[in-house]
Amino acid sequence: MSLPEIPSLLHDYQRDGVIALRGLFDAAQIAALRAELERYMAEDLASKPADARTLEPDGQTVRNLWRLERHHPALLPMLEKPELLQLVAALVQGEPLLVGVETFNKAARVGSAVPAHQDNAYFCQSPPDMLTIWIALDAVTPANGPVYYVRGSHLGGMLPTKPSGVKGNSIGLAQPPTLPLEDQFCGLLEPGDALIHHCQTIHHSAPNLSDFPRLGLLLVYRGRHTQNDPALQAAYRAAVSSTPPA
Ligand SMILES: O=C(O)CCC(=O)C(=O)O
Repeated sequence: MSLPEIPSLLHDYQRDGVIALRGLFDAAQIAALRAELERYMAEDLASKPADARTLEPDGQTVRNLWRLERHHPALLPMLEKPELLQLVAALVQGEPLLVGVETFNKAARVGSAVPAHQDNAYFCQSPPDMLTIWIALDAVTPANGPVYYVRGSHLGGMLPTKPSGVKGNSIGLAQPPTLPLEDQFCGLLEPGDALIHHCQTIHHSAPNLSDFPRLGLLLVYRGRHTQNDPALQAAYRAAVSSTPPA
């Protein structure tokens, strides 16, 4: 990505609520990030608090790493990209604050589904100037559980939610989207590519039934000007208490 591309990326993001950035990280950077995440899971994770991860229903496989900005701050310099921050500033319409670094591991054969949701049901921010950068550490194919997005759904505000019962994604939409899958934006990526989605864009992913893992590393940013929304927070607290950790 180069700076002159920002206006057209902003245009597409405002229209669709999701954009793709090809080749954001090169092969050496991706290999280094993967190695560090693997080391963290093997050596450090066991000594971290329970809010550092969610396991798959098998009780062993890591489904998500959470709060890496707090539990593994040494990862942050590996993710710094000044031109990316300039893009994020335009997309969140203000000074970007990094508020979350996490993973959706989607391990081969084990990785579970993510129910349709809007991230702001978790983030609870107003105005909704908040986004997620989803960086592919593996190739994302139709077979290993790509993320699907309903283009333009960020423009419809927050929709009614219900607790999903899924550990790691406790809040789902009360009504899943009716748009056929083939009409949704499917995030097929090469390692090092990334997607950026708005916190109101409806998205979901299927279980990974393939033999290939699908590790995504996520950076969550908000504009400094956003504030907590008490109504969204009340719904979030209710869902967390029924399926901790959220
Ligand atoms: O990686 C996935 O399958 C889901 C990701 C997700 O829900 C998110 O980026 O908010």
